[in-house]
Amino acid sequence: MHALPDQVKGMRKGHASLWIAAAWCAATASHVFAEPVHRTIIIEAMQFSPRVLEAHVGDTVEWINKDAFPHNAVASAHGFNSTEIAPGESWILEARQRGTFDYVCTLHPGMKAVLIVK
Ligand SMILES: [Cu+2]
Repeated sequence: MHALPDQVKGMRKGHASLWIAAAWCAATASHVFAEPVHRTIIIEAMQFSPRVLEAHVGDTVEWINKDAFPHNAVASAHGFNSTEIAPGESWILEARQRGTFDYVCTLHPGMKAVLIVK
């Protein structure tokens, strides 16, 4: 029974420092993670628009094919591959990796664009 007051004191001290750590983590996290944004790229008349799109990690990027024939969006360097996007269809990518991704439509190699993930 003599030990009880010390135990309680010790627990309170531990609890307080945990609370400080949690508050610090929350403040840091709110700095790092912005609200995710949904961004769209229109594929029309054999062009990606916008040709250069900036996004942040956590954002979603949707390619919408408005042409009457299929396209795709393929980042050559270990990036992404939409596979074929049919006319009127779209493909959504969740940006998870930072980097500059040059991509093309492999069906029409003249169609080039860039996705920058920050
Ligand atoms: Cu194409």
